[in-house]
Amino acid sequence: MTRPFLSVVIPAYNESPNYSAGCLDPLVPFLSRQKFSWEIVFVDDGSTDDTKARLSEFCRLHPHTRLLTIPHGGKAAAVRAGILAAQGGIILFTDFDQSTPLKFCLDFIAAHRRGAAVVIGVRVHRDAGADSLASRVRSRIFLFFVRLIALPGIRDSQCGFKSFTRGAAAKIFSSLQVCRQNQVSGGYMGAFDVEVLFLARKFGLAIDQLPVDWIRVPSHHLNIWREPVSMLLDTLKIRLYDILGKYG
Ligand SMILES: Nc1nc2c(ncn2[C@@H]2O[C@H](COP(=O)(O)OP(=O)(O)O)[C@@H](O)[C@H]2O)c(=O)[nH]1
Ligand SMILES: [Mg+2]
Repeated sequence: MTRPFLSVVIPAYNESPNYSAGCLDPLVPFLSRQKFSWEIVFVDDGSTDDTKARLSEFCRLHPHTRLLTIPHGGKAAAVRAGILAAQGGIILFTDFDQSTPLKFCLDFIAAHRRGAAVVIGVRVHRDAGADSLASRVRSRIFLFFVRLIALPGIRDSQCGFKSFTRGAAAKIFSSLQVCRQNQVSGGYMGAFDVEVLFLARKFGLAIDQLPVDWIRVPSHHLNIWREPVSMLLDTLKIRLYDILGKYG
């Protein structure tokens, strides 16, 4: 098999409502219009609704799409599994709800052509007005500490739209230590993005930060109190692991 130019990795955990809402509809038509070859790798993260059945039907109908399934392990485990299985020269992950429209991948590809190893989205046109005040305050506080502790200079560590050259992806995703655990109950994201970017920096990889749109899609996956606390603890653990030399 020749490698596709672009792999799009999409984690899915109980996404049946978003599937019904048509979130996936623009993907194949958009990618089919491009001159490059591509694949979509869905990772069903132990969904308890009918996401898996629906995605498997989707993949049966559409060439260049495939479905991996893992026991429920949270977003980190799902993205990691997808990235390590992806065949593309450039590997992008994006959220199922398409909060950042896939067309932004064209900017990301251009940045890779200019030499970036890692490209991350910065949510500039953010539909923040729709978020509750509590959720905005939480995210501000969390991001402030994350930057301070682990990622000075990174403008938006949490945007779910990031791409990697094949080599960078392999290096980073095989080195995750904190955010590779499985065995989680309910929705879980953790500081997975933080560890990815921390390692990218540690390995001296060139990171580009590009503006992207962010259309808010309400999400019921995450516990709004447990999640920021576990993110902060994970971030501290990343720093500690680094001091202990666990990243080599
Ligand atoms: N939040 C969450 N997302 C998961 C999990 N496993 C996989 N995902 C996927 O990660 C992506 C981001 O989830 P979403 O709820 O949209 O997060 P948000 O937009 O940051 O609030 C989606 O594609 C989910 O299907 C999980 O345990 N928790
Ligand atoms: Mg979302």
